[in-house]
Amino acid sequence: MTETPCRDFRDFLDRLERRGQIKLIEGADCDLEIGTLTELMCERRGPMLLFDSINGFPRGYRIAAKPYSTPLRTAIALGLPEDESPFGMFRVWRERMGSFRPVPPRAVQGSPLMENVQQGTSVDLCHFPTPRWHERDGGPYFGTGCAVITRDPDEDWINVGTYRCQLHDRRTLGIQVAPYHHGNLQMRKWWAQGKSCPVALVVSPEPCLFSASTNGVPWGTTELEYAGFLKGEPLDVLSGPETGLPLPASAELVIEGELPPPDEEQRMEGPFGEYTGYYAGDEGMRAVIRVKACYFRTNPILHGEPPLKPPIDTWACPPAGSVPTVWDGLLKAGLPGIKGVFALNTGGGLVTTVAIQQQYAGHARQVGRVASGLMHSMCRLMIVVDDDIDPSDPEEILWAIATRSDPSTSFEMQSECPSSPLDPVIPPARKKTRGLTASRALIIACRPWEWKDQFPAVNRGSDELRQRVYDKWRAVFREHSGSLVGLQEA
Ligand SMILES: Cc1cc2nc3c(=O)[nH]c(=O)nc-3n(C[C@H](O)[C@H](O)[C@H](O)COP(=O)(O)O)c2cc1C
Ligand SMILES: [Mn+2]
Repeated sequence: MTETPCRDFRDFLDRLERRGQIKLIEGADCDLEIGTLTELMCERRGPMLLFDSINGFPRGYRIAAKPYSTPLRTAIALGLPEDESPFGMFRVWRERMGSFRPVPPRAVQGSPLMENVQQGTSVDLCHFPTPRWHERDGGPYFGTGCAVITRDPDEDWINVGTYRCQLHDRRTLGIQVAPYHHGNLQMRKWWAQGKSCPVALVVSPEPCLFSASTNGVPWGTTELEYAGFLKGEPLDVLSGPETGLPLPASAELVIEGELPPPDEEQRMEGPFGEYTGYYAGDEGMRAVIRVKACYFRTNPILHGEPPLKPPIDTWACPPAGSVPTVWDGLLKAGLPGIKGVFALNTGGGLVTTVAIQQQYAGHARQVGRVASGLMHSMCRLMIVVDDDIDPSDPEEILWAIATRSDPSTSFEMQSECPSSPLDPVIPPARKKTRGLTASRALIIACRPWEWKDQFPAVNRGSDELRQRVYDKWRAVFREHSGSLVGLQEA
């Protein structure tokens, strides 16, 4: 890591600004205009759009949309190498997480977060620009680049997870948390005791907290300690006046409130354009947050993180979801030759890849079957490639499939695999009966083991030749860093 970790969200944006990664847009409208501008610019892999002087809102109330959406911007946020492929960045990330030790948060008394306070009936969430991001969304979404904080009522630990929050009215938000996520499990524990669940919603969490809040952290472990580890120092937290929950002092805006039991209040939430590229999750009666207080920095910068149709990604790296679990699982199962696991930008783990160094007959297929078995959510294709293929490069993967597989034997169909309510191919009627399974293909795109030594040689210079020529002619490549597979930087 060359630079010190980002202090807060603003520090991250300052760094993007210095690298020419931000474009200011004034006068845009919250209703679909901000969302569509964001979509168009992300499709062009352009700079992050920072919206100011938003129609109907004071100058200074800003929205920073999709700040992490390119590998470079994620690298800047988390101090990851900037000239690696997404897989190379992910490998460094994994190595870092391998030395994880909890860094508990540190209590502080004041912070700029408390510069502005709204309490009780003075709370007015309509005071802030809240985009309707996509045409078919059920309404404006207040919480997208957010983190939701809850406490376990029995086990006394704090969870932080990113779950979308719809704006219902001045003092009410809707929330959608998947049934298996920790926030949902904790809420239901409070409700089972007939109580409302105290909650805090953080908008614009600093990069290390957003990372912890969107990545799988085991049940019982607080994401605040992961964030502290990633930052290299404890996260500063204030004690929430209404809930006693730890409120990240570096945030731009925090809401405190409660989630009443569903028999007391629920409202229609959704639909919302999702990361699979569809509105597959539909609308439904879902929990609400009754807001008791809202704290915000003067001229807040609100992180907007609308999901967009792939291949635009939220988090260029590290890939969230099942990938780290699958990688760990393959190693724990004692399988040799595992070089890496990745998920291509097709929406979650829909297309997951594993690179291996083949070591015996049947090895590739065995790895593929175990990897597929470890996927606990949507996955349509599980692809196994040799270790000369970058598992994060879709075109390399296609080349491997096109040249090293023989579909009649290399494609294996698997039926009734676990999927998700967001899976676009499950028909609505089956979703209603909780038939959340779908089939999957395992694709072995490796050189056939039994004759791999006679497999045609690859038409590319040897590592030794490339290195020698590169060293002699290094100046030619000064402005052309990039994937130089096999080359060592002297
Ligand atoms: C940008 C973004 C938005 C997300 N939105 C939701 C959401 O609306 N609901 C949900 O259940 N999970 C959502 N997730 C996934 C969870 O945040 C993620 O799985 C997290 O690890 C869950 O934390 P938990 O295990 O502590 O509940 C989102 C992830 C990202 C990256
Ligand atoms: Mn958790």
